[in-house]
Amino acid sequence: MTVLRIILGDQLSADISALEGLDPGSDIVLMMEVMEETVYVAHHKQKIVLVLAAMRHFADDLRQRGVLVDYVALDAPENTGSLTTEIQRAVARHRPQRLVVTEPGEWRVDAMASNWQSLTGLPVEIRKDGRFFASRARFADWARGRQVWRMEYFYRELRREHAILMDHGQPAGGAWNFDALNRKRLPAHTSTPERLRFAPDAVTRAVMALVEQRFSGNFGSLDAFGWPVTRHDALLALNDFIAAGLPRFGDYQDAMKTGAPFLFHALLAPALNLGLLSPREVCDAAEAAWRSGSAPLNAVEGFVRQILGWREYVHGFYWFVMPGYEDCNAMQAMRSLPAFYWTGETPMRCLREAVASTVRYAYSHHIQRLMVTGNFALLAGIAPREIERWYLAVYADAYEWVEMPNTLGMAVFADGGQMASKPYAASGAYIDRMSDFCSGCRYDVKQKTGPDACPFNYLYWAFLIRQKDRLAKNPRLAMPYRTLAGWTAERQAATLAEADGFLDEIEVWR
Ligand code: FAD
Ligand code: DLZ
Ligand code: SF4
Repeated sequence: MTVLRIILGDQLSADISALEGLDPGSDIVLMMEVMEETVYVAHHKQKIVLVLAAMRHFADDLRQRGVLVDYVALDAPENTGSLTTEIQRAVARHRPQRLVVTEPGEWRVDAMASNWQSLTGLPVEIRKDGRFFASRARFADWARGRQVWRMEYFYRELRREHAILMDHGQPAGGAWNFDALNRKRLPAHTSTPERLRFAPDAVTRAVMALVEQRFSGNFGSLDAFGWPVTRHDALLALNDFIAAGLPRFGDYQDAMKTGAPFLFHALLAPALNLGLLSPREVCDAAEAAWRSGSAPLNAVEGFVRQILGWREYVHGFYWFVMPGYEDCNAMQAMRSLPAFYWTGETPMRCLREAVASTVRYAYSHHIQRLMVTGNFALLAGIAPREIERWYLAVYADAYEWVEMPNTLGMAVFADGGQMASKPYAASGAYIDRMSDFCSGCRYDVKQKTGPDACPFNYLYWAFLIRQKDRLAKNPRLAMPYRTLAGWTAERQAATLAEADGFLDEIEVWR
């Protein structure tokens, strides 16, 4: 009896549920490179290389373990270009008795998978994805009992349940949260570690050539491609982070520096999201570093909070609010995405830096995503779906389940507060405090109005004025709204006019 076991591009884990019970003598693992998955957004070239190269290496690893793998390459002449039609073709080739797949990570593909049984006429077993600390059902149970959902409370439950950073039932160090220690500005001459990058091998280079040929017009450059594409290299990347990044991860988690996009960040999201690393082993490695004295608790808790906290929370949240969430637009934001998000051609230095590292590495760190490109989109009123598609396209770690809540919920507050308690709106002062960008910028961060004023300054106030009916009652925005109450109607009108004038000009930056 042949079982056809389907492995999708972000399911590259040896212990994935679809492979449980595999009989190497008769079962076949099907992996498919298909145009449909490479074009549903116009991915950064590095993202396509990363996924296809990791898939090819994973298939090789399976074969070395004696597993029969049917691998459909993107340029195979008979490739029909979609997961569904390739599965139908594979069924005709192998005549299996049934199909097994792990639940797909995105709603779009999950919807496709629900048709595979009727389209093939065979039983299709869709197994749970065990690669998260919390299943989709675990989050749903937690969320159903509450009117307000906040990551902090879910995180604390998971810390207890999985005994991570716990001592005798209490949080290690006596507190759940050390965030107050984690907002330092990077002192001017602090050196940042050289990070381990991985030179592409022959398999990856072949994919790079294919991508340069087929996706030459896509965003981004392949020159600096250095992501791990195998389990072996992903483990080396984890060790590198634990030694070189983690000790100062907490202190400078929110810092930004010109020409230093990686700082002390993990650079592990691409490998985690493909399944090359498990969140459990990553958290365990961080905790072990603290217990052995090689990293301080504020760094380790801050890091664990990102994985066990944010990553699990957005995963459960996505599956709880989909479908429908993708259309939210609570701020009624309608403006088109400015061209500089793709070209980087803007005199605003903070934005230029963020786009530059995005082009070069398919990466920018969380604070650049949230407080620079995200903050600008929020203040400028960019249509949520446009900015959401941008984030999905441009980062090596981008999959809808993690990207969409971060963009719509956290960055542009399009869900009106389902995910975050207030919009992460900030003026230029925040960027100046956390970075060295402003000193070299054409704009003056200290000026509030006028042609040389930092645009974030008047955009921030114009946003609050415009959104007063929706936001003024939010207790976390009481302070700025008290300040605004002291402004005359003329001053408010002038601020709105200055912001509108600036936003209308943006398209000339080409
Ligand atoms: P670090 O900063 O070192 O953090 C460690 C790990 O924690 C990450 O590898 C990641 O797995 C996890 N993590 C941290 N923050 C978050 C978060 N907010 N949500 C979920 N996991 C988190 N992350 C993605 O993995 N894919 C995305 O498509 C994505 N899109 C984002 C879009 C926006 C608008 C924002 C504000 C954030 C987004 N994030 C996304 C979250 C976060 O920015 C990235 O996980 C992080 O920058 C990846 O780099 P790193 O591995 O160096 O992470
Ligand atoms: C992102 C991606 C790309 C670019 N290409 C493929 C592919 O050719 N074949 C495949 O199985 N998966 C690919 N992926 C990842 C899928 O889009 C991923 O499985 C879905 O996003 C579901 O999470
Ligand atoms: Fe960005 Fe304003 Fe600073 Fe320029 S002055 S880098 S636009 S925050």
